[in-house]
Amino acid sequence: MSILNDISENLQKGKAKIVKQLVQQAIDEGIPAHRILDEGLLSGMSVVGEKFKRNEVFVPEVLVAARAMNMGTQLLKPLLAEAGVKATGKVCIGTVKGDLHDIGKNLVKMMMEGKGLEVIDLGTDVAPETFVETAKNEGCQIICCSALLTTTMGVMEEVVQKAVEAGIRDNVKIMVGGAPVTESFAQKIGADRYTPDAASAADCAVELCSA
Ligand code: B1M
Repeated sequence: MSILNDISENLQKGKAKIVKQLVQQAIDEGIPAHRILDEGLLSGMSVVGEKFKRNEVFVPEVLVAARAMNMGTQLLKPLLAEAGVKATGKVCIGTVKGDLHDIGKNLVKMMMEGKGLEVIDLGTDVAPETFVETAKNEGCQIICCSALLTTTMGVMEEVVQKAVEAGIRDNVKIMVGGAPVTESFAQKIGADRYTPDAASAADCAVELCSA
């Protein structure tokens, strides 16, 4: 569909205003929000990621693409929420210490809020102690950790250990995700769940909160 290609191409060029207009146009044309996200915005960001890897684009270009992505996802936010499905539960989410990537984390947050969960967003570069103290003080059922760098994935294991040390491990579930994270890694570090994308993370959180 050409409008989805246009969204992808303009995102790659970092044209945030045009991306916003095109996303609105796609919504008005009745294209489902998940297709606009997957085939427009995420597809464009994936091309940027490949070019970044090959040193064909650099941090400034990636940042403007990220800004365009955020402007587009803000418009999709209310549409990605499932009408009528309202779960209850409280979670805290953040990108782990040393890691500044927040687009995926923000999508996970958006999807969880769409399911009715209360989400405390700790932002990026979050220390293991902060996840654990927040869960303890705020009574969160789940700690959600996102990591995009192979060098920061290990912080997730520290979150699990700190939760044990704080005596809350039996009362709080720990979910992990992000591009380099896998099911076997999650098992190895003692996390409760790995999910590969924002939608499955939200479903999983609802399931854990209802258990
Ligand atoms: Co960075 N970066 N980056 N970057 N960046 C990657 C991750 C990289 C793969 C690029 C590459 O080389 N191809 C590479 C990591 C390599 C590695 O570790 N193996 C990389 C690098 C190296 C770096 C720097 C070190 C570059 C440098 O400075 N030399 C630096 C690190 C800074 C730091 O964090 N300390 C850096 C910086 C940046 C920017 C600031 C420029 C920018 C971030 C802007 C921002 O986030 N606000 C950026 C970006 C945008 C990327 C790429 C291009 C795109 C990431 C993204 O947002 N994808 C990325 C390449 C790529 O991934 N193809 C890359 C879209 C997003 C929706 O996907 O976050 O994976 P993702 O989220 C998915 C799932 O993973 C999942 O749900 C989402 C989809 O539904 N998910 C979860 C995420 N969290 C979850 C949690 C869950 C469950 C699911 O449960 C709790």
